[in-house]
Amino acid sequence: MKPYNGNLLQKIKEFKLERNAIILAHNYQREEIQQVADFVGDSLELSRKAADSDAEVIVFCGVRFMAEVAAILAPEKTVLLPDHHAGCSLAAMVSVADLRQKKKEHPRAAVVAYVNSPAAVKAECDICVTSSNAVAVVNSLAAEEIIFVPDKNLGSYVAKQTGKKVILWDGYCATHHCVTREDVANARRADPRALVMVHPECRPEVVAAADYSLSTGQMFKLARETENETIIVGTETGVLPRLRQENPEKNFLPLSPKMVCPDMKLVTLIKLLLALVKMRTPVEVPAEISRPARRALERMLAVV
Ligand code: CIZ
Repeated sequence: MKPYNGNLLQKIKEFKLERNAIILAHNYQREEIQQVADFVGDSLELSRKAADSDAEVIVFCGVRFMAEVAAILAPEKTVLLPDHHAGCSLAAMVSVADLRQKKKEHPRAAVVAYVNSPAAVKAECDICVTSSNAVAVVNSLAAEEIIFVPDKNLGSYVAKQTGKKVILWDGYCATHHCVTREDVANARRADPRALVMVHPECRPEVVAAADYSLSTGQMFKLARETENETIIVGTETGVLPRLRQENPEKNFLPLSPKMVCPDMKLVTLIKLLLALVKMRTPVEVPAEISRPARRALERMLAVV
């Protein structure tokens, strides 16, 4: 039996009004957090919402790099991360010092940062990308040589799609990197007619074995449009409840039940309420980082 959260939800509503706050939740958040949020989406959609909203406080139910992007794009607002431990192991795989060294080794290369990176790393880069626009953004660059940080799987996908020389960083998302070609083969054996969609953070051989490689936003779109009745979903399992709710006539199965991001699941209803009550934890990006990082983000936003 599920616990009754009525009072908690009521308190969240009251404090949200009192603080003139908006609650943004990433597609990978717990189902109950997505239900209470004003808007659910990918990091780019959420950052755009943060910048466009007239709320004074943004409660960002996601991980730190996402809250940082919101703080960079909406510097006049207070951005709160309900659990300050909610980091991203992929973002932690790239440091400013190592990137500066790599830039020295490849002085003519354009430097492209996946949004899943710390703000200080974005500040070192020419342009940012998300999983939904990485190919278009890299295609828009004049440079034929690209340093791509930090996800080697998304970087490989971009290299294949653009034909550019992409210098890969040895980073990966553990939640996506853990699935194998065997997982795809097993899913297909169980239902040969099922459509398989995976995230480009999956290994290249998993992407090659799937029918589509898509960001979460693109997955929601394909789920609406396809005539396939069964869809195997190769990304964090937090997307499944909304996929099922929006498409009740279709059957959505996880590519693997292991695809759970522990950081994304740190935010709970009680932490969300405490964030509003105690105004914690504010995420601020110092101006010397925020300025160049914003430039890299805005260059991306100008492309797509
Ligand atoms: O950009 C995002 O929000 C991430 C991390 C994944 C996706 O495809 O939405």
